[in-house]
Amino acid sequence: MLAAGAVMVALAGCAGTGDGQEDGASPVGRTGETTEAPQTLPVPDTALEVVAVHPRGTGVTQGLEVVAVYPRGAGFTQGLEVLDDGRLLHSRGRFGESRIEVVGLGQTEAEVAADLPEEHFGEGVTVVGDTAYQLTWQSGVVHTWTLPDLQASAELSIPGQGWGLCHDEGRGVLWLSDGSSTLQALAPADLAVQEVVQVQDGGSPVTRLNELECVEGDVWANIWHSDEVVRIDPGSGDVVQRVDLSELAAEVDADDPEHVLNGLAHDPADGTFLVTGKEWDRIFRVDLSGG
Ligand SMILES: [Ca+2]
Repeated sequence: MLAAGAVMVALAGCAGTGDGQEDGASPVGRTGETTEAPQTLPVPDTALEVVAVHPRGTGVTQGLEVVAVYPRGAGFTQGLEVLDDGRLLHSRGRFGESRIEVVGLGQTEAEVAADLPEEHFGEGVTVVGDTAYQLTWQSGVVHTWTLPDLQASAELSIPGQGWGLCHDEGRGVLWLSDGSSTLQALAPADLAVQEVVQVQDGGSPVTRLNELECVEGDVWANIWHSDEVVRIDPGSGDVVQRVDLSELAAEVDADDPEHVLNGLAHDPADGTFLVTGKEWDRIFRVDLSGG
């Protein structure tokens, strides 16, 4: 049994973890802004012993740190992003239940919400400036919304399925996953395809790429129906890191097989990730840096 709370099991040979992240669970505050600390739940004391991180290029297994746990409200989570003000943008799926929400971290009720048409199944979501882009699964429609008031804006389209979406500011594109092993780079203005990248690990395609998160030039992806998150170098398509979050799923112990890990949002305030799942009752703040 390892110590309660944050558990770091750094093994020999794991260099390069000094990326400036801070220790501890300090409340997230933005410059010039007074932020009330979000409601939190106890950090699990047994869940993290076997969670593994394989840092970039090393293959070394490392422990994973859960920094904090927050309650959350209902929702078949298909997309999650941290807004500039620290609130969460949450895309919810299922026909007849799909919507987009702005939710305070640790809150169980949305502050702002808008419903999708009944025939649209909400999927991944991301932000460009003051516009949110929300995918739908099979309808080819991408909804855009003004932020933070979620007024409906232009409807755009994609030719195939929409699963995950993230904004790569450095490359000026949106990365789209469609459940296959490819990532498509889309122009934000019209979603025209700029590039298609095949994602592989050791020469094998990595399929079922789902909810995405763009962080400093890399693309992080949930693998649908698994407890795994991969970090992808979109320049090469190579998976450069794999993260096993099965202990978080075990901690939640969802009773529906479709209530899988989904929802991945990088918090630029401290470099951690917020991770959750479909209809999970918690959001975990996790340090996935791993070097
Ligand atoms: Ca995301």
